[in-house]
Amino acid sequence: MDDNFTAGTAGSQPANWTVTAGTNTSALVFDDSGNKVLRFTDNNSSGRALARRTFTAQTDSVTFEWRVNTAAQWPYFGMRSGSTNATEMYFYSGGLRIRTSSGSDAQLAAMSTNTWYTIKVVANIGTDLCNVFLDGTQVGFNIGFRNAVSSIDNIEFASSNSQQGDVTIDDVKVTSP
Ligand SMILES: [Ca+2]
Repeated sequence: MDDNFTAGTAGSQPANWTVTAGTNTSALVFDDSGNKVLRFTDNNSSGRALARRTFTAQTDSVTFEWRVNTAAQWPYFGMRSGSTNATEMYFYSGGLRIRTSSGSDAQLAAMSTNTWYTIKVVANIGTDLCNVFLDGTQVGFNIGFRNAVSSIDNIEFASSNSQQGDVTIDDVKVTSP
C-alpha cells in the first residue's frame, strides 16, 4: 500500500480510507502548495478525527512508513489487528512516544511541531517486537508491541481527543517482505 494522496480531491475525504470525524474535526485531502496531503483539522477538546486504512492481513512482518507534520500535541499513529493495537504511537511534549505493553509511554526521540518528519516502524509479528526509525535514524530497538497480535491488517492516524490543532500526513506506505 502506497498513498501519496495525489489522486485525492482537495476538500474530500481520502479514497480507500475510513474516516470518523467528531464535531468540529475533519480529515480531508488538502492541496499543500501543489502537493496533496491528508490534513486533520481539530477544533474540539473532547473529540478527534481518525482515518483508518485496511489491507490484507499480514502474519510475518509489516513495515509502516509515513511523513507527518503536526501543529498539535497527541496525534496518534497505530498499527492494528482488527481493533487491537499492535503499535500505538504519539507525539507529545517535544517527543515521539510509543505506548508499551504496560500502558506507559517511552519517548524515543525529540520531535518539534510544524516540522516534517518521516517515521518508519518495522513490526515483527512473530516476536511482537518493533524497530522505529525517525528520518532514517533508528530510535527504537526491539520494543514490545502494545498488545501481542497474530496478524496486522489496518493502520490508523488521528488527531487528539483532548487537544486541538492540525496534523498533516503524507506518503503513507505499508510493505511486507
Ligand atoms: Ca502528497
